[in-house]
Amino acid sequence: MVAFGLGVAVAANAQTVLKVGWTNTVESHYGVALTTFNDEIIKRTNGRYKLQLFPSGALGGEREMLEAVQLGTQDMVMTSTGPVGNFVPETRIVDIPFLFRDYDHARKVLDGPIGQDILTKFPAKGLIAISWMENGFRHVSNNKKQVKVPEDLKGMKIRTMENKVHMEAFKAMGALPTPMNMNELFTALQTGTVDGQENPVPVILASKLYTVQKYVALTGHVYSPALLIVSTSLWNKLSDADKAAFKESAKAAQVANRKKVIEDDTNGIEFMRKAGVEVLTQVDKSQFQKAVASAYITYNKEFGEANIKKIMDIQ
Ligand code: EAX
Repeated sequence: MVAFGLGVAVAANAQTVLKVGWTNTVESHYGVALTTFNDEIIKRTNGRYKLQLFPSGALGGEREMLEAVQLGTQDMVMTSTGPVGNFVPETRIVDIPFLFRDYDHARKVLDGPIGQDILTKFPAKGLIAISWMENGFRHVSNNKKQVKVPEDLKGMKIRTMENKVHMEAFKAMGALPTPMNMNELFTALQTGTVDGQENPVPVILASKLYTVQKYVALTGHVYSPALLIVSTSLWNKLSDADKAAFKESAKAAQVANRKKVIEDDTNGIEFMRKAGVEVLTQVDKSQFQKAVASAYITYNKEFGEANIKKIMDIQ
């Protein structure tokens, strides 16, 4: 007996199919997380729960999917923190550029008390964040010229996520930040509506952005966390044992996700070069860090200098 997530399961062994959406492919760092989650949840619930996968923005952009999960018309979403701050402002602090030194630092903070505390802020907004996931360190790409120093960004129309923390930073670096949902990005780059964009290598590969960009500079200007979020209506229906099964499945999904991010970061540079992209690997990040200093005035006001320092000081 099969019941779709939004319906009511009748027989004890009835299977509930859950709709999950995300903005890139099944083969991507998000896709491997969700296929792993699916395998695990089927196993841990003896097939009573399984996912129906909607990749590549089939259910809309990340903000739209978050709204659908909030309404309960969609069961789950894997999303970057891009638009999440518009729903749960407490997440915005992890979007600050140059907040995290490297992957270990970021993962330690998100898996630790600070990151776990942020997850407790979601239920009040009608969302259940069951686990941090990873998008990767973001880099700038464009079709105008190679970005060696912040001055090269002056006047460049750079697509950003719908994220005011990121927009603040690009404004500070002299670029013209253009917020846009991921589903529109490929065409906007192809047609020149925007000159460039910024994303982790896994996204540039999975969404084939390297086919419509000439230059990629590994600026690593911000660590981009992601989240696995379920609807409150689904979560409240789960038994404690099933809630535990969801959490355990998310742990396995997180391992697969983080492993794929490192693989893509490692293999993606050569892949993009073979595809004809000019990839600049030696970037003096300190210059970009200096260039966003004025944005930190706003961040210190919004998040508190001490809170930002607390994250930066975690070893
Ligand atoms: O989460 O919108 C973005 O640039 C994100 O990095 C992408 O949707 C993956």
